[in-house]
Order: sequence, then C-alpha cells, then structure tokens
Amino acid sequence: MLSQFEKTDSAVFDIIHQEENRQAAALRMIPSENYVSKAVMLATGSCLTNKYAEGYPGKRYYEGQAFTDQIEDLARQRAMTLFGAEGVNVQVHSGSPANLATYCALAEVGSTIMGLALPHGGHLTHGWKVSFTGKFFNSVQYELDAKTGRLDYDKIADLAKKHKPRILISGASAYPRAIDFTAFQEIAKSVGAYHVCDMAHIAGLVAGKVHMSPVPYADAVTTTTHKTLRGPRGGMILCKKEHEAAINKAVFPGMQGGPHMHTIAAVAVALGEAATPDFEAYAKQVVANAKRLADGLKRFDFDLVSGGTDNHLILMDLRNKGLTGKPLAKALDCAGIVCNYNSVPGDTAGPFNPSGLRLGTPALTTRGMKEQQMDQVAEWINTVADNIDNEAVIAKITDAVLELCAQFPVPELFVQRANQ
Ligand code: DSN
Repeated sequence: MLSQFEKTDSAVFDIIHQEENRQAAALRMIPSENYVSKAVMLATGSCLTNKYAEGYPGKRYYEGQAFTDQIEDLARQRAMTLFGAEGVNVQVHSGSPANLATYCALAEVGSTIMGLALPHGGHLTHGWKVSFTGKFFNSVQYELDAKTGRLDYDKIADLAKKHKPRILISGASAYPRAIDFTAFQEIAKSVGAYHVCDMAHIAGLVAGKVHMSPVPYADAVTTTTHKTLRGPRGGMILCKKEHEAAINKAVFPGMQGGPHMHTIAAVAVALGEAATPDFEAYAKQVVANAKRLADGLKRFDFDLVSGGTDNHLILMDLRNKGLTGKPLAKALDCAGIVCNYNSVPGDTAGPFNPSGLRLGTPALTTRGMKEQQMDQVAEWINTVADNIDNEAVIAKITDAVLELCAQFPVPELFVQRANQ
C-alpha cells in the first residue's frame, strides 16, 4: 500500500517521509504534541474517511451507517467509561470548536464568559479578544497571581462576583500547576454560572489518574484528543446528561456538518489504550520527567513560572538570563530540541518574541525517556542558551541529540519507503 502511495504521488510521499524523519530525529518538546500508536495511525488512515454520517447514531441523514454507528457508539462508550462522564460528543473536530460549541450550548451570544487570559496561560478560545469567543461573548479575563505565578482562587471568586458570568472556564494551555476544579465549581455555583473546563492539555494525565478529574465538578469538559491523551487530532465534549442534547445540537447542525468518522475511530482506539495500566504508568512518568527537567533547569538558574511543575509542562521565564523566547526556541530547534516561545505572566514583550519558552515531556516519555535523559536535556538547553550564536557548539549538541534519539526510537513509523 505504501509503495503504491510512493509511486502515485512521490511529491506528497516525500514530504511526509521527511517530516517522519524530523519527528524521529528531534526531541519534540512542544507540550501539546505526542506520538500516536500504529493502531491510532491506521484508524486515522482507514476507509472511514470515505463515509458521510451527518446526524448521530441511530438518527443519520444518509444511509449506509451500520458500521459508522458502531464506531461512534464505541468511542462514546469508551469516553464515558474512562472519564466517568454522563454524556459525550465525539464528533467535534477539535478543541477550539469544542469550546465554541459548548459556550453556544450553555449561553447566548453576548453573555458574559470568564476565562484565563492568554498571556497568563489561557487559550485563545477562553475569551481572548482576537478569538470569536472574545467577540461573540462579553469576555472577562482572570490572571495568575503576579508573585506566585499561580491561580488565585480568591481573586477569581471576587471577579466572578463582580461580573456574574454565565460561564466560568477552567483549564489552560500554558499553566504548569495542578488545577483545583472543586474551587472552580464552588465559584461557579456561588454566582450561578456554568463551569466549563477545557482539559485539553491534561486529558491524558486525568485518564492516567495523575491529575484531579474535572468531570465530576464541571457542567461540561472539553478536550482535544491528541495531546497527553495520545490520540489523533480531534476533540470531545464530556458533559452532564442534562446538557448533552444542547451540546450535540450545537456541534451538529449548529457548527459542523459531517463528522470525521476516521478520526472518531482513532479516538476510540486511543481511549482503549488510555484505559490500560500501561497508560497510567506513562502518565506518571510524564509528570516525573517534567519535575526532573524542571529541577535540572533550576540548577542552571533558569527561572520557571510558579517555580516548577505539577504536570507535563514547564514555562521558563527568560528575563533573568537577558534572553527572549524566539531566538532561544530557534537555536534549540537547530540543536534538535523543538519547543515553542511563549508569553509569561506580566510579559511586556509582544507575542512574536515574548519572554518565555514552553516545553513539555509527553512525546519524549512516549519514546521511553526517563529522569536520566531529562538531566541531559536540561544541560543541553543551558548550553544552547549560553551559546545562542555559536554554531559549532550547537552543532555538537545536534549530534548528541541524534545519538539520544537513536537510542529511543519513535514507537512506530508511519511511512516507510518500500525498500526500507
Ligand atoms: N495550540 C495548543 C497548544 O499548543 O497548547 C492549544 O490548543
């Protein structure tokens, strides 16, 4: 099949193949990225991509749904069992539409929503002004405490009392600490708001039982499926039974047409994998690795937002080093260490060259790396930061990174050349 692909369209095949080599030969430390299993990859590339299935199981607008209904029911059942949810939508295409659909299901356009500000670790779709969620809704944003770099639940409660949001959003894209979802639930309850949690970053940690689950404490929980959860690029909305019909209606026909059945099949596979003891061990190691990496970076005097991490990610504040995020991210990329520049709380630099660097351990942990390798990575990051314009030093690290990657092969290759 793959050799056929190579013959039919070598241009596309070659680019995918190069990307595959890049993924194998680099330390991928963008905390929202991972490597999926071969089974997830195969489901994503299956014949289900050929099928239209508008509607929901048992109530579709096209015929020929015997197997699509089975796939969607299986994905739904696995999601509800794994996360202990009363209801779920597995059709939503990804995290941003999941958030928008949930807000539309629980509130009207113009209602007040309240989420974590983007420069403080929130996501665009938590009401940031350039996102439609910040335009369609009256968005109020809370921030991290300037001194601790942590959520301040008292301040969030005060802001909620003042603005009386219809929806209080918990969850983040760049917050390295555990989130207390019971506190969010109490705040939401005290002002009559719905509590919507976006657990995209930590879904795998929740499934692996190393982070508190928001599911019992939120009206709805949105997530992507491709981050720590290690599934295909996709989305899900878990919810209380009473909200399921409105959420389903907001997804289809409100925002989407036909569901991507190949993605839903791959989500089902990933959910099956996430329910295993192996996955629990994986989630535990993701956190252990992040903590060890944080300790290593601190030994080199890197300043970490909140002083460390409880989860899979680290946010470095480079201001004490006289560096900004973009040049360091680029130098690290040359060395084969791929992460992303990021704003930090109180950042006065713009979003295109902010003062921070965000990195995480989900993908490295999938390759089998452990604490010892994290010590090595911390040392390399420090050397690159000290030698940002020194090509010779960076080239040496590139070679060392390649050697390490060879010792920890990626789980399964996707596109192998026919002759390999
Ligand atoms: N863009 C994602 C991230 O990298 O965190 C959030 O959806």
